[in-house]
Amino acid sequence: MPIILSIIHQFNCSTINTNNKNNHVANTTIITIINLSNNNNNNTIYTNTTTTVPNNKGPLIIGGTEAQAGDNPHQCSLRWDGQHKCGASIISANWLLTAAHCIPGDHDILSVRCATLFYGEPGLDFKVSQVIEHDQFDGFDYDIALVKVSDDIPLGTPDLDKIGLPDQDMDPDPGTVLTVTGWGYRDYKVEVLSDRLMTVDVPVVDRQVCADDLLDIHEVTDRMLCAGYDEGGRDACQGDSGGPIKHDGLLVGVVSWGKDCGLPHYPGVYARVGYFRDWIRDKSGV
Ligand code: 4AZ
Repeated sequence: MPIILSIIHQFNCSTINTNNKNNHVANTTIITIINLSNNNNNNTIYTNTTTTVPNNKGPLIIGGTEAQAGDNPHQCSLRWDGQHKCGASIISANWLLTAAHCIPGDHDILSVRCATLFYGEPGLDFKVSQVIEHDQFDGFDYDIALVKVSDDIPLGTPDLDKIGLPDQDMDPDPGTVLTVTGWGYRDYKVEVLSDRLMTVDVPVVDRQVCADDLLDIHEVTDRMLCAGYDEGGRDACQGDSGGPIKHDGLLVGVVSWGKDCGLPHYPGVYARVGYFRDWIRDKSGV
């Protein structure tokens, strides 16, 4: 009788694949089953089978990688009472763009930290002198706000610079790959911010497809754009809100909402900056 010994060896792919090219296998667990058997001549026969199964734990932003110095000089942390709350993007020496839902009732508790990859480490901090929330913000729609800082931001260095804005009505085509960054949760169920800025690429999802996906949560309007993979696994999450999603060096969206994070069939939703280009100019002069 052959003796069969099975060794089940598991390892989480997300711990070994942390570059963009391999992200299609992040969020999977590889299980290798090693079978040792004895044949009648007392020789050991070795076979192995490997299978991959999905798991729901995205390793980074959700399914992303560490952002590198100099790649996101427009990225700032919007702080409430000195604690990271949201992302924000520098659009001029005085103004940042963020989400309306990132603005507290008491504007005096707001500050901004820029020029650092680590939200908890000193960068350049700024006081907030003025906040303009979109007056049609209803909790989901028109989720956009302007934040003015009291001192000029010294722009034009690798760590600190503004990001360009798209033209009015710019609406990226479905499939266009965008890049979202932030210090938000790496796992929706583990409510811990990422110390280091993270980045992930996600394609634009057709607005009608997205509206059907999110039908049970909220309407998807012309003020929004959606991005994500149908299989999930790569997304923005809580703490990334208000931060940038960019394409070709332009700020095309602001992290806004979603059904949890990284779930299959639930793309992330962003305020579409192209809808608000004229509003930004009217309110800030930028
Ligand atoms: C949030 O709670 C949040 N997956 C932000 C983005 C997304 C979900 C939730 C998108 O701020």
